[in-house]
Parts: sequence; C-alpha cells; structure tokens
Amino acid sequence: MTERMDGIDRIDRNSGAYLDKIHIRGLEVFANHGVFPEETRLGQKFLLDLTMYLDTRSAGVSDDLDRSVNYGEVSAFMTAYMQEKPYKLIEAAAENLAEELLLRYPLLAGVELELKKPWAPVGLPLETVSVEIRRFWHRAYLGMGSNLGDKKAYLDEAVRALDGLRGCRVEKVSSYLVTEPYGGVEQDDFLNACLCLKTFLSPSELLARLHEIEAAAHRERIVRWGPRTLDLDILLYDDLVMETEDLIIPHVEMYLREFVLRPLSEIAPGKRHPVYGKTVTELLRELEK
Ligand code: PH2
Ligand code: MG
Ligand code: MG
Repeated sequence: MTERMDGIDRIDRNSGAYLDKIHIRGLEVFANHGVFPEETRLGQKFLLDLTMYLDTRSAGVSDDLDRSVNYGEVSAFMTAYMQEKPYKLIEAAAENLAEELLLRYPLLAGVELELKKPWAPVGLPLETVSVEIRRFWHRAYLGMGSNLGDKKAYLDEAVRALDGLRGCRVEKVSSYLVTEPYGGVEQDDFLNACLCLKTFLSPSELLARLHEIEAAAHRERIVRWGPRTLDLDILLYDDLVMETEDLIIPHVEMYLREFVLRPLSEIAPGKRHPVYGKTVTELLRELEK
C-alpha cells in the first residue's frame, strides 16, 4: 500500500480495489460463540472465509514467503482465536478477529471476513447464517496545537498517547513550530505540529479518542478559539469527504491556516486535498501569496 500506483492509489486509496488478494475459504472451527446457554456449553461448527488484501508482487517476484502472509499460519491463528474467548454475537467474534489480523500481520492493508454458523439453533431449516465485514487500515493526518503551560510536553504526550491507542500507529511527526495566534483572540503563541496516523478506527471513533486525550491534558473548553493545553484536529482521513454534526473532513479551514499547512507540508508535501485537488505544498504557496 505504498505509492506504487500513484495516480490510481490516490483515487481509491484504501478500498483495496487495486490490491492483490489471498483467500482462505471454508475453514471449519468448533467453538462456543452464541447468545444461548446451550451454544456456549455445547459449542458448534463455524465456517470462516477470509480475503486478505495485500500487494503480493514482491513475494511473487522473489518467491520468498517472508514477503507475504503465510495462509497456514493465519488459519492456525484464526482457529486458536475463535476457540480462545466466546462471544455472544458473530458480529463481535468477527470484529475482534478482523482487528487482530490487521494488528498481527503488518503486510495486510485490509481484510474481508465472513463468519458462518451453519447450525444456528433457530429451530428452522436454514442453510447458514453469517456476518461479513470488511476492515481496512486508513491513513489520517492530524493537526496538534498547544499554547498553555509546557507546550512541548503536551505535544510529546499527545504523540505518545496516540501511538499507544489500539488500532493507531503514528507514522510521521512534523517538527514543532512556534506560530502566532490565528483567529483574533489575544493570547500566547502556539506550538503547532502535524502527524500521520495509520488507523483502523472510524473517523468518529478517532474523534472520540482525540477528545479523551485532550481531556487528559486538562483541556477546558471555555473560550472558542481561546488558549488551550492541547488541541487535536483531524485534518484528512484517506480521501474521505464527510460532514456530520460534530465532524467535518477535510478540516474546513485547513487551506487558510499556515500553522496547519507548513508542518503538514513537511510530512505530506504531495498529499492532495480531496476537494480542492491541490497538494499541501500548492495550498501553502497560495496562502503565502
Ligand atoms: N488554533 C486555533 C485558533 N488559532 N492559532 C495558531 N497559531 N495555532 C493554532 O493551533 C490555533 C490558532 C483553534 O484551534
Ligand atoms: Mg483547532
Ligand atoms: Mg479542535
């Protein structure tokens, strides 16, 4: 999932549409997931279908297993995982298994997982029930700012906390830049930075985690745009364009803010804004004019 097919990759970043796949079909596991007590007591048969999305080119060219994902090992892992802890819902068993696969096999860009229960005890002659989920790694760019207290320590701690979140890995951090307050409120200078995060959290889940990290930094929301120990904003999330009550992606004003574009241009100069179609470097140059 690199810039191998740059033009295409940009259009359809983490959808997996241009990746290779390895399939495991019909893996049979006897396990104890279920809502009914007899299901947890007696157990039943489950069937797993897994599609792993990755780039198999380098393994294909080199004939080297270390450059791919060993489907035998994955099958053994899924069997053990399914038998380790019973979940009530097949949704939960599938969700947790998909996350574990993404965490365990770094070459995977994403997985599609179908978990079937052919013997579901519903008292009717159905063939099978199943849940099918698709989970991918995403790449988010975040803006960070602090203008109260030990600003550098707040940013350092934020990076550490983000990297420690399950399903989040900090991939790049810009330098920390001293910037003048923007937006008209009279206040101390900011220390600003940007970072690149690999994550399987959804945008709203990520936002909730950011709020928790801000709260842990004793952030108090008193004056809008006023002084803060720590501000964490989602700037970009893949090439997603979305708007809900409490979250707009891309960040609405990022193209107007030098304290965002300058650090972002250090770590993602060629990243294109999904609405304006311009690179971070181009947006920064336009703002400087
Ligand atoms: N954040 C604001 C308002 N103004 N100015 C600078 N220089 N840096 C910031 O991070 C910043 C700001 C609201 O989030
Ligand atoms: Mg902000
Ligand atoms: Mg904010």
